[in-house]
Amino acid sequence: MAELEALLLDVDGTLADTERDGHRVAFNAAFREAGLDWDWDPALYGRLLSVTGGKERIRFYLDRFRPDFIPRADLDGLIAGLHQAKTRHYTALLRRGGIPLRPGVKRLLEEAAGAGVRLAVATTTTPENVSALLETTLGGRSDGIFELVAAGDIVPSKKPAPDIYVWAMERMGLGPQQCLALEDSHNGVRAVLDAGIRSLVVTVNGYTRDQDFTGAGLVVDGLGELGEPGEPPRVLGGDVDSLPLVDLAVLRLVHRVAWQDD
Ligand code: XBP
Ligand code: MG
Repeated sequence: MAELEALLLDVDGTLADTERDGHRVAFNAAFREAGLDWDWDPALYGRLLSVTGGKERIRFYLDRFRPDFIPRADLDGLIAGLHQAKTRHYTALLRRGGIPLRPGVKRLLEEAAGAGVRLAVATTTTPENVSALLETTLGGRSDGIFELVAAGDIVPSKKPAPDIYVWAMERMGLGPQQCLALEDSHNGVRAVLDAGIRSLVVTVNGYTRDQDFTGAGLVVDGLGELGEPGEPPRVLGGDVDSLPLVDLAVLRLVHRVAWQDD
C-alpha cells in the first residue's frame, strides 16, 4: 500500500484566490502603463483563464479578442515586456497585503509539515509571484515550509500538460503513488492525472466551480477552518458525503482509496 509522503500544491486558486483581484488587476495595470486600451473585466478574464500562463494568456487574448491589433514592434517582445510589468504590479499588490491564503491552507500546511509530510509547489505562475505570496502570507515560515517550488517557465509545457508535476516528482525522487495533489481547475486536474498521480483533492473557487473534475478523489468548496463558525466545506464530489474540515487524515483517506486496488 503506497504511503502518502508528499503534497504537491497548486498556487493560483488553491493556496489563494489570486486571479480576479490579483493577476487580473496587475495585467490591467501593465496594459494602462503601456498605453494600451486593453481592459480585462472579471467576466472576460474568466474566459481567458482557459489558457494557463500569463504570456500565453495575452497572446490568446489578441488572437481571439483583438485580431485587429498590429504591434509596433515584435509581438514576442511586447508580450514579454507586458508580462514583466504585470509581475512587478502583481508582486507589489501582494506586498501591499492584497491577497490572503484561502481559509484552512495555513492550518493544513502546518499540520502536514508537523507530521513530516514533504511539501512542494507545482504552479504555472512565475516564481517571483510564489515567493511574494508566501512571504506576505506565511512570513518567516515561507522559506522553510516548501521543499521545492516548481513554477512557471521551468518546464516546456504548462498545465494541462503534466510537465510541472513530473518535474517536481523527479526533483523530489518520488513516484506518483507517494504523492497527493491539491488543485482548483480542470487544467490542473488534467496535469495531475496525466502525471500518473491518482490521489487528488480539488478546492473549487468562483472561476472554476463549474469545471469538470473527473478523476478527483474529493472536490470541495474549501478546506474549512478550525474553530471558525460558519459553514464546513461543502463536498461537491468524491467518496464522502460531508466533512467538518479537510485535514491530513482526510488526505490520507483519499490517498488510500486512490491506490487501494494496487
Ligand atoms: C495559474 C496560471 C498562471 C496565473 C498567472 O497558475 O495559469 O498563469 O494565472 O501567472 P496555477 P503568470 O498553476 O498556480 O493555477 O502571469 O505568472 O503566468
Ligand atoms: Mg490553479
